[in-house]
Amino acid sequence: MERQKKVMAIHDISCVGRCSLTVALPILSAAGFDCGVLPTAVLSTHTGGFTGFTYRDLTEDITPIASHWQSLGLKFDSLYSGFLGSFDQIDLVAKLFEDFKAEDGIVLVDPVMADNGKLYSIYTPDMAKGMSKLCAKADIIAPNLTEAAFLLDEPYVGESYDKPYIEGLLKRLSTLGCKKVVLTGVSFDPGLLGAACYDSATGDIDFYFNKKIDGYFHGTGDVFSSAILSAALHGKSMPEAIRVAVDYTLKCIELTVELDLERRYGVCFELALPLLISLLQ
Ligand code: PXL
Repeated sequence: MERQKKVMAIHDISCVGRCSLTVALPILSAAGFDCGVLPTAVLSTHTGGFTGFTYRDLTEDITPIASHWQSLGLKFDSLYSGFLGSFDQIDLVAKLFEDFKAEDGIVLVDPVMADNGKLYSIYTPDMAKGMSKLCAKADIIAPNLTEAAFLLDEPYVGESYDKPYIEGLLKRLSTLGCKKVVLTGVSFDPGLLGAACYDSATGDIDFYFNKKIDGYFHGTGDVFSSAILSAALHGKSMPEAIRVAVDYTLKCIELTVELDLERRYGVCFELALPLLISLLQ
């Protein structure tokens, strides 16, 4: 039997609302990995669609946690960062990548900070600059189109783009310093939604689309990135990984619609886990 891979997921924990750690941990565990967590902040709910949420920044805990891990001699086959709790966490997380990545490990940075042309409520434009620096340390980054614009300090083009624009965007994102770029939420056809990927080592660009379900579904970026990492750790190529992630995320959305769930509480990723596991085989 193959050695079980270890992952460290570095995201906030929003107690309610299915995003960040409450999505990353169960997906990576179901995919067969030994997944540890480093919470960057604790919120009563996520920030999308709720008001009055609590927010505890855990920046001060990161260094003591890392020191304890050092004393245990820990290394991880993957470090996976998402929503960060403060500007200062950017350098601390970059240091975690250096200190705890195993040989041949995969660092995935999901530069979670914005959607639909706007930064999330607690993020500042400075945070976007810092996230670009963190992307330089990643093997794979997985921004949406809004995050891509913020990372590159370019205008957000909304839905008016074509294939050459996306190809150029992928290449410009790789100049931040990461080897592989996955761009989420790409659509050239009103009925289809998917993702694009670029491998800077080979110059290969690939696209994959599936059915588009109208509406905004919270937390799908976290579901998507967790599926990308699961596929990559299972040895899948990026073109294969975007197929897995698009098909799994679509199934989560379909279940959410079928069960008529309130959208701000996230997508029903749990009942689609059997599909993810079969796609990973
Ligand atoms: O799903 C991204 C995300 C993660 N964490 C928090 C958020 C959001 C998006 O709104 O608010 C706290």
